[in-house]
Amino acid sequence: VHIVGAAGAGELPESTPWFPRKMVDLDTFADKVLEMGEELDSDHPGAKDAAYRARRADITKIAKTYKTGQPIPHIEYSQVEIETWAAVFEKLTGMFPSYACREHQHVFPLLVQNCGYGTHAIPQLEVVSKFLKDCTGFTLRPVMGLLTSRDFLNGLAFRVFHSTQYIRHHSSPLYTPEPDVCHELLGHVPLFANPDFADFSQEIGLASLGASDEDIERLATIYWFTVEFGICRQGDQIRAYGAGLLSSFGELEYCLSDKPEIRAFEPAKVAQQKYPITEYQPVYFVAESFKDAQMRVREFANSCDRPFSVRYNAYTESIEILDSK
Ligand code: TIH
Ligand code: FE2
Repeated sequence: VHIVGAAGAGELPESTPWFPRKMVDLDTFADKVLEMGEELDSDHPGAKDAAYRARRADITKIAKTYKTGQPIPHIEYSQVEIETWAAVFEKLTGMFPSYACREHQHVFPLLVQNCGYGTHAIPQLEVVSKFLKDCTGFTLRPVMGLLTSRDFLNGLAFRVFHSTQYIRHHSSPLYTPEPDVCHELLGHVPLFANPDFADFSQEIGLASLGASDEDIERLATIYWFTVEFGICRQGDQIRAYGAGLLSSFGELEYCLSDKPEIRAFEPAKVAQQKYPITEYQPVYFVAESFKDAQMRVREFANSCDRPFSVRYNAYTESIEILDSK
């Protein structure tokens, strides 16, 4: 294996889509969002609430100017926002013992002890990001809204997770079609503190660097059915590990009921599955473990048509290109 080197872009085939080579390259994603708080769809619960929209715009401004290495600015959440958080927190923490996977349950008390998780305050991303860095090397970056799948997945290659900082509208605590701080903090964060899950997530990210548009679509679908909506076998039970499930008390109950269809996690098949983004999922895929899922994703990535492979150098926070697979 020959290492092409982090700096030389010339060696890659010309058709290779651009991708970040160094952590600071992630700064270029900030203003490329697909959707932002200012233009909420007409069916969004906050669309007709001018105060809610103005608040979202204020919070997303932070993400627009955020640069690598800066602390994530503190947000002073309002009483209404804290009440929304409290409703979601109370409901979900009551369900986690019988619905969440054991990795989530292991980390949760540590977040209460170290990061200010509790009913009466919304934890700050900066505090949580530092905690994750200590656990697995993952860090958070504030984001204005939805990034393209390519940019979002590319971040995972650097163990960087793009996180919203605003909260869902107070009229919809049970389920919201878009990410918000409840979803990030209660759904994603506990899992990114787990080393096997962190490796699994980075594996998808590494596969996405310089991938074709078709492969990005497939990887984004795999991401959707794992990191967002994954369920896993634990002993003789099935539990949720996907953040979209762990942050929605409506869907958390539904996903482990007898209503949805459940299939085995086989990436090549998962990658073809169509899914809705504004309602509960009709199908879920069961992983046997994060390690097993990671190996399956690696195998899938090797079958994608990328003429080089990559690895992450954590010392230099950069991607190394390997010229043979
Ligand atoms: N539906 C989730 C919730 O209500 O918390 C949020 C999202 C999951 C996946 C994308 S947005
Ligand atoms: Fe998410």
